[in-house]
Amino acid sequence: MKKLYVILVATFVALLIINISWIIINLFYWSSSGIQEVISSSKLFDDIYYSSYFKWIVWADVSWWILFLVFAKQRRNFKSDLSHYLNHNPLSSKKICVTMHAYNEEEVIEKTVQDFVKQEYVEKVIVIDNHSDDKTVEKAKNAGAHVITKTSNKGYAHSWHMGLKEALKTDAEIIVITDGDGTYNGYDISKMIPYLENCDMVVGTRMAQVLCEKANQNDTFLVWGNKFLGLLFQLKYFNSRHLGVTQLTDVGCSYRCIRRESLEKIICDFTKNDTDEFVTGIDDVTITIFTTQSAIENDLRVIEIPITFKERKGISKSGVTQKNKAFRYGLQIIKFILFY
Ligand SMILES: Nc1nc2c(ncn2[C@@H]2O[C@H](COP(=O)(O)OP(=O)(O)OP(=O)(O)O)[C@@H](O)[C@H]2O)c(=O)[nH]1
Ligand SMILES: [Mg+2]
Repeated sequence: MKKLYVILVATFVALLIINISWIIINLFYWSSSGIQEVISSSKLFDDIYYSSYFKWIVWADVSWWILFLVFAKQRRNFKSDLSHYLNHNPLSSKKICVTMHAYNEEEVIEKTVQDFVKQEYVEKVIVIDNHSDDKTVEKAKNAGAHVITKTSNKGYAHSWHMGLKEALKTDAEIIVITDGDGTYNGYDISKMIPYLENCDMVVGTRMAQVLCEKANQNDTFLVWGNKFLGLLFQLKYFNSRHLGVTQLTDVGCSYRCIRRESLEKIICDFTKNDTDEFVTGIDDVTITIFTTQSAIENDLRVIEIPITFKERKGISKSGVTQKNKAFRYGLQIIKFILFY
């Protein structure tokens, strides 16, 4: 079934390029041979009718749709048993442990920690410091965080995994994942938690314009790119009735919360058997989508909700606002969605 999905995506891209190229070439041909020929419908339709390429393109397009219908039929009951429908499972306790990643965030870490510490039900904020060489650790401690330091920078994904493992050592029933860069608001926790009574993981989306500060880092490329990646991911878990068990618009959003027992089900998926080595496919760029995918693969309920998103202060570590880097990250995520 996965093979068919990859074939569908690959052929869709190929056909899109072929169709658009055909239109552009013909528009060029028609415009160079005079507007009169375009308006004179008999010539226009003659050109289309006698074009051998056009017929093949139509055949290819029709075949793609047939393939898609086969796929849709195969997926009619995909993840459609009761475990993927409504369930109300109240939380036994609302104790929250927040895990926050930081690397040289001295400008914003204090305020960010304070913001999360003061939220209702938050019992502990753990800052995973990625071997910062500024005052991040000191400031995070002053703000009330429990800080875990590393002896070297082992990357974002390493901090993410470490934070989850540390959070499981507490008695929290809810684990919140966030970044220490001040772009997320602590008060959004209170919007996510209610959904945890029906779901296992609640993921934020930073795509709602009215919830974003004007100077936020989402530009046109990031927004369109993220929506495209979300669609690709949705198609991977497509079923014909609900168009997929999950609808995502922001595959890279790190701000999320998860029930303890749900995290316990997926935490082993991150590493190879009895080692600290990550499984293939995980890196700093794919760790967020890996976590979402792992939850879905384990038949957990995942929902995305709009959250607020602030301007990035301090120095961006990922460099996602640079087009070439954002493009490279996008390709990495496409590869992950298609092949892992
Ligand atoms: N990119 C990156 N971030 C890290 C690392 N270690 C910890 N972090 C922290 O994890 C968070 C990563 O957030 P990202 O959104 O990916 O990167 P960023 O630096 O915020 O850059 P923007 O994408 O511009 O927001 C930030 O709070 C970083 O300080 C690391 O090795 N790389
Ligand atoms: Mg950020």
